[in-house]
Amino acid sequence: AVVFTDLDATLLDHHDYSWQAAGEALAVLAAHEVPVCIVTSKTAAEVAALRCELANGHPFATENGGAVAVPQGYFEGAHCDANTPLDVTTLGAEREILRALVERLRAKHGFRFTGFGDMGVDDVIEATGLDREAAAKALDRAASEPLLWQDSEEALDTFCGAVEAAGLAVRVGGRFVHVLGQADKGDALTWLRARYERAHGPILAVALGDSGNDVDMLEAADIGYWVARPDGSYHGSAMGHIRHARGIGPAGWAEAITALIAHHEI
Ligand code: 2M8
Ligand code: MG
Ligand code: MG
Repeated sequence: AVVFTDLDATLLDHHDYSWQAAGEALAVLAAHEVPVCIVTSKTAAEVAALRCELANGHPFATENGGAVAVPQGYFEGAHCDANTPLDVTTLGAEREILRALVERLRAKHGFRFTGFGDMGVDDVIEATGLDREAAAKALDRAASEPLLWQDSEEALDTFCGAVEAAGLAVRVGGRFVHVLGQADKGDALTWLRARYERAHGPILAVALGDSGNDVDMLEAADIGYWVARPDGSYHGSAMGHIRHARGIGPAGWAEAITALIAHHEI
């Protein structure tokens, strides 16, 4: 099996970004040699810091599937750690194109939002609760533009339609509305799965997430889990191969992984 996981409000606590509630489950996966691939809205710079902290040397996807990164030699059997140089493939669109589009739509329709392109480090700290160093890394974007939406739901529908008409995509995360290229987290999972399967044969893909930007990834997996959101609700229903983890964020993550191992599903 391979575990594909969202970070914010899934493996990481929504408020303080800690993963410690899932620490034991991560250790059990490592002992079972089950790779954990991060698939996140976060940037390459943010993920680099977290992979070091977690001692994670596996492939990952950044900016909602905008790019995938594979440690050099990973699929040829090399031993890789968080510092192994990466081969990066862009699946999505360049940030400049996304920024130009959102600025054009704002000028045309008068939508009210604040994008990362309008923000400085202090604004990101205020919107996210990240520390200064992490906020600077979140601003270092290549393939997505998060927006703090300050307009109505109806305006958001109009905005989504206009972005899609321009051949780009919108996905809603825990705090922000993300404008992306053609690739989403589901495409990133499918891309990474193909690399694993070419190297090792069929895999069981398990995916965990909490928000709208995780729907594509859970659908693309063999087993998907919604972890509960900070208020205890779930983004989507449990049906088919998609289940509800019992617990909020990293606590739900740990419960889901523990159950999969206890029932010998992975
Ligand atoms: C943003 O992503 C999350 C994902 O759900 C959100 O929309 O709430 C990204 O900008 C990411 O880079 C950043 O670290 C995170 C911080 O909360 O927010
Ligand atoms: Mg999330
Ligand atoms: Mg798709």
